[in-house]
Amino acid sequence: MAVSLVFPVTSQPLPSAAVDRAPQVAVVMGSDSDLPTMQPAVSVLEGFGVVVEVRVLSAHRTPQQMCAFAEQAQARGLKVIVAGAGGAAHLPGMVASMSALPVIGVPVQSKALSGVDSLHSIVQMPGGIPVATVAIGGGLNAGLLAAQILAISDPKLAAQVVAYRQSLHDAVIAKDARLVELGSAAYLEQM
Ligand code: RP5
Repeated sequence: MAVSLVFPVTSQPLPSAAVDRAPQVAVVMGSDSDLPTMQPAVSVLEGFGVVVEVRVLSAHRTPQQMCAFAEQAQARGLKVIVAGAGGAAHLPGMVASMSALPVIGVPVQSKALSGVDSLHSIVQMPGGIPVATVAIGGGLNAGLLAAQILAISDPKLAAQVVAYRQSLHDAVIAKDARLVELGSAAYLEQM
């Protein structure tokens, strides 16, 4: 007997975390095993005061839920989607194919091929359906890029992004000064 693989696509709004303000960024991932890679995106965005929706949406295991999310994302007020997946990493590209929102793909490091499979899956999008792709395991940069996209129309957020960059600059200046002060051998000792 033939088994139907066609499930009804839900037309109901998907559940979202109870927050006072509507989320501006969605951080979605193919599996909860991707969360350690994706949490830096969530943390840096929340640190900037951006409301984030975090979801597990699998292109292969829950395709109907992925479709419903992507189709509803813009109408729900989301501005940017960060999508992480590993291996046969179709989630970012499929979400991008169903939404005009900017999608930032995060290749998750896979066990078998160290994430090169994920990177190639995400980065080789056909002409017309772009996905901005960060490094393998680049959750932090994906969150920062999402913040920079929002900052185009949010001067307060733009100032926070600049302050973040300044903190990176200051940290390197301090390390350089300490290296010069201690010498390389002693610096290595205290690392
Ligand atoms: C992908 O398969 C997910 O994005 C994840 O990186 C990978 C493995 O998923 P699990 O087997 O850990 O659920 O769809």
